[in-house]
Amino acid sequence: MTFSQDLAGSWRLRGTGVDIAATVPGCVHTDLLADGRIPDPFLDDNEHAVAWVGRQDWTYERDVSWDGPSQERVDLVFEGLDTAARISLGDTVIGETRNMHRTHRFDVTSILAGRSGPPAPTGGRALKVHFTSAYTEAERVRDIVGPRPNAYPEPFPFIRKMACGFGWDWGPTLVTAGIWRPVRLEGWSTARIATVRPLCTYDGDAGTLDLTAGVERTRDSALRAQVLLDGRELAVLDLPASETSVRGEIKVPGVTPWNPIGHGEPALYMLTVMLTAVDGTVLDRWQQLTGFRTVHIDRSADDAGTRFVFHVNGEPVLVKGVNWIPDDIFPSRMTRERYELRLRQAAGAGVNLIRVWGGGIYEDRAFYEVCDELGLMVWQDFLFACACYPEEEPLRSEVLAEARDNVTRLSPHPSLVTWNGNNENLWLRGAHGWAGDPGGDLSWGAGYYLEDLPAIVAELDPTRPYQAGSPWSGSWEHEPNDPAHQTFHSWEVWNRQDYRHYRDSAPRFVAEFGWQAPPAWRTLRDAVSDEPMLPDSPGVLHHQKAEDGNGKLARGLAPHFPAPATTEAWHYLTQLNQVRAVRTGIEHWRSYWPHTGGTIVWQLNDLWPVTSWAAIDGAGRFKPLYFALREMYADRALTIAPRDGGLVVAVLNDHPSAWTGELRLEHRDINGAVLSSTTSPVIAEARSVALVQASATCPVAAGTQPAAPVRAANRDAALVVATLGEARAIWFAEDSGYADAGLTVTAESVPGGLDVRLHAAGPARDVLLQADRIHPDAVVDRGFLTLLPGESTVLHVRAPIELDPGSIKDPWVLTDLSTVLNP
Ligand code: BMA
Repeated sequence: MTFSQDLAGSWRLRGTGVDIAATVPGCVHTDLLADGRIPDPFLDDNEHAVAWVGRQDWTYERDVSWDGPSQERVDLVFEGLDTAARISLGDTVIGETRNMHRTHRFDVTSILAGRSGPPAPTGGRALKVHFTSAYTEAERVRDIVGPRPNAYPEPFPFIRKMACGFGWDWGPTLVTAGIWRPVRLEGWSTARIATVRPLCTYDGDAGTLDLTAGVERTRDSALRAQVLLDGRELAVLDLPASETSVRGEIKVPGVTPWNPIGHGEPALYMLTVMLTAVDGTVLDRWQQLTGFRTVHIDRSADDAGTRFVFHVNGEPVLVKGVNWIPDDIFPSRMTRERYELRLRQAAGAGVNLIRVWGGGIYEDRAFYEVCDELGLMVWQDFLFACACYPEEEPLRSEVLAEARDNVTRLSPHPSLVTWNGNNENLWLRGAHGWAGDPGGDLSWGAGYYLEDLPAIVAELDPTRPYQAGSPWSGSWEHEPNDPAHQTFHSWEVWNRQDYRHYRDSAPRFVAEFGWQAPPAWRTLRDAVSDEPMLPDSPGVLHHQKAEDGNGKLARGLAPHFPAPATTEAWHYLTQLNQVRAVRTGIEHWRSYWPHTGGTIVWQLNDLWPVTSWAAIDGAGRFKPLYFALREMYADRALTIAPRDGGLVVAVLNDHPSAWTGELRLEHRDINGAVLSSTTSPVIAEARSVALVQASATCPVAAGTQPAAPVRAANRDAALVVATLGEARAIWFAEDSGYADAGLTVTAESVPGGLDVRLHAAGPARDVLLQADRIHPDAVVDRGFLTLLPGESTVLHVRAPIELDPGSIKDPWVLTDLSTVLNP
């Protein structure tokens, strides 16, 4: 039986002038940090102070001996080496690697144990993993293949390493090295299971398991693969002496399908493959949870262009998605607990799909296992982003091997619903390409996205739809980012326009769009020691990586609010604008379902403290956007928005049963007093949208002047309120000029925190409680909220320590829009 010996734990790390204890799995930066050799790179501009780390070579070292039972073969297995590594054992160089995204296996039998003899004498051999600086390696490759256009000034397209480690428009440049995933010795005899590729589908009645198992052998002898589901034998597949792989297509009647969130249970089954000799001796065992479902993306043509609608088990699924970036700039720090926390938070916001973006990594097994369990669909990019990628050697074979490796590794996960060729690289080369032309006959990645990767997916995983890129219109006939055809990235609005322009079009699927805001106050304060801390003080600017990011934030505020007078007001208003912008987009596009197949917000998370598009900041704190997503992505949501010159209520029903009731519409004046109200019956069928006219004209003042008093014409229709059951939507004709909120606030100590009772005498708009201003670990259960006159609510603040109820009165802990605008 295969025997595994973990080599995690303590190693030495050596570099010029450095010889310290190291932790494996890990990376150079975290070892140097643990030893006090570098300052915290997340603080102020320490990123620059530690830049030297990425320019150096590093060696990890420890002694190893084979401690397991005597075996015919002993392999050294690295699940991940980051990146350009030379591995030696004793005096022998056993291999060189240059791809962070692959696993590597080396036969070390003759060095460690002797092919058939007893284990090597104690004392072991020195195992050394020498890492060449990723810059040195990337620059070497760039010299071979020639430079290529790139949205960023760093050489990430020339090395198969997490691109965003080289810096992004939300991330620092922290180029690390190390043994970032587990490493072990694996001893085996006769044969071992090399790969298992289960493709599970569901036809509405029964499941099908199309299973391919690959073996590696030390000798030619007949073998058997026994396949079990939840412990029940499904099949026994024979492997004749000459074969190294076996395939079985097995019908599995009576299974419960795996369903995405909102569409039923995500049923999982334990799949086991036992490799045995013909005499029944067990040689190896493979085990993983899997699920049965069939995924299809409807990309058929219609009058408006080309659709992009996910179907799971035959049912159309409205995608309520978020984009995922690596949750830590040093991904070796990720734990199962942290994946679990973050993904549960995504699901908790009503998200049903998470897109693993191409500038990051193929995530850890734990990521996909949690998604499987939650019913959270995964859209996986192949790892190419925002640049031209050379297709020549020495990169090409790495790219192909990495794709095969990961398509196989991730195949058991029912949550994984689609493979995508790249992020924005086809768009980049479209007629309006924004990163220039590689020139001449130089390759730029098209062969990967349009030929190699689809061929690999078709061969290894034909059950999952493949798209060449995001965005992609389906062919060169239309611009890659044509909103009428398939996937669209909506960035013009954030970059150049007011967020109201999200309403100008109804793309077929919005795979990226977003709006920036600073992180939680505490997160920013902990990362920046500027005194005073200003929106444009050096530390704050260092933690804003987007080109003209602060300028865009300011221009985004200008049509709605007067220029903020303090950093606190800037922080409040930019967070509010982020919520309003994303809300405008999602609510508008969702009202076009199924014409618009879904939205994937840029972005769920951050990997350090930064002003970015994220809903959860780099310290793991919720920005108010998080709570707003929960409302926008609720199964049932009500919205009011301008449409066709009037105001329209959209009854958004992503629920398996119809939503029926009396829709109440009120027009209210500037003080919130009801001027008129009507009720009418409404039906939004299951998984559909009903539109109801709220007003024939739209009482919105286009181009509202900052701080302008509400104009007379609007005074009588200042608010439109729609209510259906528990759901409510409010339309405010203008951004400012409303009456005093007249808030009464009382905080009461309860076990675990404070209950904060709010009562509003006037219209209390965009009340925000910032729990992190009470205590760094305090959390609250709501973001921005609005109360109409006479309404009350209770906010729950929870913290690991007892909180003083008086702290609710501290500056900026609890505020609302009218207080911010009229301090
Ligand atoms: C798109 C993404 C990311 C980027 C984001 C914000 O380009 O794919 O590369 O971070 O927009 O600019």
